[in-house]
Amino acid sequence: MSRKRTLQLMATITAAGALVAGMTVALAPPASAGTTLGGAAAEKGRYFGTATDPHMFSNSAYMTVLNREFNQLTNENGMKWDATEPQRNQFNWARGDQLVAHAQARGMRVRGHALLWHAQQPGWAQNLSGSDLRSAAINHVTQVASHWRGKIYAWDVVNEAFADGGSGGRRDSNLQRTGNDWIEAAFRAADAADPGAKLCYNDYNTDGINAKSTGIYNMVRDFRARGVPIDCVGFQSHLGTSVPGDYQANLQRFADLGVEVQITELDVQQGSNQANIFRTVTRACMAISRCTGITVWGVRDCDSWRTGQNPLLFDCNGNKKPAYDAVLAELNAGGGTPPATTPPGNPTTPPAGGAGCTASVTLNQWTGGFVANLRVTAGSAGTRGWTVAVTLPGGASVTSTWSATASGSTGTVRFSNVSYNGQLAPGQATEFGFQGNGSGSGMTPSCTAT
Ligand code: 9MR
Repeated sequence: MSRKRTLQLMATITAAGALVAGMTVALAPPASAGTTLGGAAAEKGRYFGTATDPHMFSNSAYMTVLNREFNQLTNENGMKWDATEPQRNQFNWARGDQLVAHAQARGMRVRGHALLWHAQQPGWAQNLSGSDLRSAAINHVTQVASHWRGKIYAWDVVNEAFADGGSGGRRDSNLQRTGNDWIEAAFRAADAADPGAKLCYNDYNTDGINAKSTGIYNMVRDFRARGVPIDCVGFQSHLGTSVPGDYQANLQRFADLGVEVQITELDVQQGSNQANIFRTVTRACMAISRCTGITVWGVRDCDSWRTGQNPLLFDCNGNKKPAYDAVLAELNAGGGTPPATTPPGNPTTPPAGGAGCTASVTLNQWTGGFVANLRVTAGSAGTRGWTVAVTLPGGASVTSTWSATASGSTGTVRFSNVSYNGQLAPGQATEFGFQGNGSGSGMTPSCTAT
């Protein structure tokens, strides 16, 4: 699709979105809108998925809903350590293979869940420690990620490694006791085994800015600065009867580190607030260009691990609940196409720099404001750093910037790289963006390599 066509589409979507936001969700979505969760998300360059397990694939009522509504699958249990390596170095791929085959046949993405976790370890691993456990764990990552190489959109490389409560530190576990570097060792092994998969850290109780999410944020920032290959952070979002007011701000601070953010295990306790909470979560994701998708943790209420809490979007008969209507309306109302992930820098091989760079802009404009996503591509010598100059139209101003530092806010504004995205190999690209007031039309970015 041409960029011009994209802009026209975005303008249409934005106008329709404004309309929906002002109405009650009971009204039908606009005629052009998606009519299923996956379809509506795909129109915005995102996925909408569910946890499932191949033992459900013979249930036709269940599969009717799954195949109609979702374009991403997570294996709820079948790709975990106890399922895939029940005896040391003896692998069982059956459930994972079945899920991947179903997804591939229908053009659905797969999130791999999860390579390393303190829970659901096979008995033999629970009994290991020290360097023996470390090498078994890295071998597990390598074997599993290699088996499904090229078939996984994103892997939860490490799951739930941070402690609850106020410490902001790591959870104690047999894996943690092998040394604090076990997480980065896992990410490096996963990257070597499946370089095309996005590599995520995934956790719960990270739904607002709190000690636990800040501990994770600091780890991700450190990984990006040091070139440890992390591409995404998963927010499980197992929610009760409320959602923190800073839910979106928390996602945004991670996105500002240059990683994708994904809602990975969403479910919400049934109650008067259920639809509103689902709406808030969906709206937050759609407002963040690096929020690439949402996964609910099961299809129908009776499929949920939260027995009796009815926390999903379909009742036990497969009927859509009010929460479903709320989510669908938000998907149809929300944001544009998310940009590609910014690759982490590689501090060990600084490029020569000096042979230039180019920049292009994609604009999402609405009445009174806009979001500009910029792509910087290094020339033949790579970059050590870069600056992109953008002259804003009269009356326009920059209100926030991500993945770059801005000089000034009106007239000609210069955006310079931050620590993790300045070094680009020849031909490598990275992305940054800014939000502005007024009109952003006609901006022509010019890039200088430093
Ligand atoms: O939903 C999963 C349930 O069927 C399993 O019994 C349980 C085992 O620990 O894991 C559940 O899924 C968890 C996920 O893997 C990680 N985040 C929390 C999920 C809910 O407990």
